[in-house]
Amino acid sequence: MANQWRGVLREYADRLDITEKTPIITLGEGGTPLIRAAALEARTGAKVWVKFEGMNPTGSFKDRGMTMAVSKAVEHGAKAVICASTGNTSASAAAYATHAGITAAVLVPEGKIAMGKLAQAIAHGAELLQVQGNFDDCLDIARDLAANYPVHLVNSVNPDRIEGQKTAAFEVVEVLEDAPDFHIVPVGNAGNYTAYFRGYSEELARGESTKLPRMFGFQAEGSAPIVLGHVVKSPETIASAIRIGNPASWKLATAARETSDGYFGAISDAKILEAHRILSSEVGIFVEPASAISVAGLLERSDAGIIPKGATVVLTVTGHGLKDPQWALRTPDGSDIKPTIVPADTTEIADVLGLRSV
Ligand code: AN7
Repeated sequence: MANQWRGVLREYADRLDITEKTPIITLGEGGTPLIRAAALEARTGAKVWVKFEGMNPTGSFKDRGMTMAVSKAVEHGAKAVICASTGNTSASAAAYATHAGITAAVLVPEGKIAMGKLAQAIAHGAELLQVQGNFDDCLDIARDLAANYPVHLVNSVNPDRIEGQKTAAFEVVEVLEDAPDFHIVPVGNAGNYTAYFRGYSEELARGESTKLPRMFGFQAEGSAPIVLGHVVKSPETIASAIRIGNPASWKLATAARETSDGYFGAISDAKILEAHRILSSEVGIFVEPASAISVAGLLERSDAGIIPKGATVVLTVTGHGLKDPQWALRTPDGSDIKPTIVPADTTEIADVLGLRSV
């Protein structure tokens, strides 16, 4: 059989806490493209690369941590995993659990997760419960259940998750042959921010890179507890993936920001949607709204004069646009975009397209 990418546990076995006893539960996650974005370079003067994590098996970066968390859970004899989720973690947990032959229970905030993610969790056979509360309520309950019942928690408070997710930084350093000057990520629970920082720190310690990137993280304005410095009781944003008011990895992320001379900023929903359109219509990458905040954050920091011309910037876009496609079908002022209807007639279609016969 010809070689193919073997998933992050096998590819990085020497840098993760796994042994011959660890069953490798993989769907081939990782190895995602790092894409040069000329349109963003033209707007900023920086060298801009986009790490497209929507290319993972369930369409988000969560798969990197889930392969690790579910593999370790099975190694320890777990028959069921549980998580709270704004959508992507539940889709990933459901897929990896079913691949491992165990069950997944997922708690999601009622009516607040994107349709694609809900469909994924159900398709993969998860026990999906819509909780009458927000994500933070769901996480409190998931932690309670894991502490008192025979279910294994696979939220990012489980350290195996962040361990798996750090592999994305390894991939960036391999492609660029150094760390970038800046790395920008969306922030919800701040687990991914923490994971990239750890991955880059390990690369520096191994001598594979010469520096730590400045880690920049962005939260939605209505859900920006780290920026505000206090828990947000009723977080709101159209970027449902990061509608989180009390981040699980808050302390770790604050330490990472200090060490990396990093930054946390807040972005309005309008700017998120503007960045979403720029990325899809000028770069050719379709993401969900939460992911577009990386692009919005780059543009905001560039306008503020913080990103020097020629600096290397990596943006992680965390989830695929197909999970939550409705945002592409609205104009900036919020009206619906309706594709033109035409008769099945070549001449009429050529006319509508403004084509003249040759
Ligand atoms: C697309 O699925 O928290 O800061 O429960 O789905 O590591 O939390 C998702 C988070 C960014 C934020 N982008 O990452 C969940 C969940 C997307 C996401 C984040 C999430 P963290």
